[in-house]
Amino acid sequence: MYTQALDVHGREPVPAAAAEVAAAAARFQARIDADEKIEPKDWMPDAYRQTLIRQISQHAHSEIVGMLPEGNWITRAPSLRRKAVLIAKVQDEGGHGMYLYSAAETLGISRAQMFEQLLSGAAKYSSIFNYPTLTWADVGAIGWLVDGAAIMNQIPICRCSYGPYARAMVRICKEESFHQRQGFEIMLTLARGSAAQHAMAQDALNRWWWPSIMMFGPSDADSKHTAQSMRWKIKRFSNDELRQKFIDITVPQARFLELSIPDPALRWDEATQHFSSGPIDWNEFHAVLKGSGPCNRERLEARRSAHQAGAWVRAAATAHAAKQAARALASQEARQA
Ligand code: FAQ
Repeated sequence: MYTQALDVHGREPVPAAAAEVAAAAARFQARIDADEKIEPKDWMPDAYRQTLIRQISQHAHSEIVGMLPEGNWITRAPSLRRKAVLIAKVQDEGGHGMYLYSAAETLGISRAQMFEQLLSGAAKYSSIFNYPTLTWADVGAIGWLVDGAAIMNQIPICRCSYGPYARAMVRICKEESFHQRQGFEIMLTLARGSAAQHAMAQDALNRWWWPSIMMFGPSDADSKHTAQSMRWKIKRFSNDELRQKFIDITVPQARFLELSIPDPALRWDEATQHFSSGPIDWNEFHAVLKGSGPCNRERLEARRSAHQAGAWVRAAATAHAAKQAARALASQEARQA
């Protein structure tokens, strides 16, 4: 694991005394303010490193756990085309998890440590993936709303101050845009289909709307990390700002689909030029975060059993690597003899 002690190779010397730490922190903040990217070997305050490890690893876990709700429908997709697209989409999410684990590793945490945090329940992943996918329309709703919310949150992360995270987000956002379009297309097909299909699309919207709104995190008043993360340009917008942008963009899309948003208080506010919406049920959000959502247990159980089932692959890969290393050493020794 990287520690501050390894930062001797970075731009800044390891600060020893308090005054030196303060000066290094001021230089670090000046680099952030000048929109410079921070790279893995640069000096950084430990709190910045820990914040990024927390956010990037939680983000990676979300992508991995996020494969489960839609993965549930691969065998039951209504056509070969839908099945092929869904397999590709779910596979993309797995890839996003891998880029993000790699980005977090540059901060000094190992992949094994991150897996351990997920499997032990110590690490969070997005609340949204603790809801069930009951019908095919849920696959449409996830693409449209969940990927839509993910894009809204993640486009600004392409400008995050930490280079490896920002760069990983560029490709992820391109793929998420495709995911959002495929979800919207499923919703459009259902909404313009039979009365039963329209009702299925409406039911999915009813169940996914509020959890999607909650994805953006606690309100700004309750968000403990936002202020510091914005100073460090890890976050460029607050949770409420992104939530509002998402609502403003999505309500007209729902109208185009001729579906109603399940919020009786929703209305256009001429004064603010935004939609204003009804209250969010934060009790539900906190219950899901504490592990009491509809699928929390099932999701962690699926990850734990997948990890267990993959033990032989890890053992085989480790044995293979050891064999290769021993062969390389033997041939090096033979050359030197
Ligand atoms: N669920 O002070 P804040 C996707 C936690 S990827 C669970 O506001 P922060 C792709 C938060 O971690 C979706 N926990 O925190 C896909 C913190 O807990 P801690 C994931 C949540 O970090 C689509 C505490 O509450 N996206 O969907 C949630 O400044 C379809 C206090 O909150 C990302 O991870 C939540 N919804 O802001 C895949 C994007 N919200 O650690 C498959 C990157 C908050 O102190 C299918 N992350 N918490 O114990 C972020 O932008 C931020 O981390 C936020 C939270 C905005 C999520």
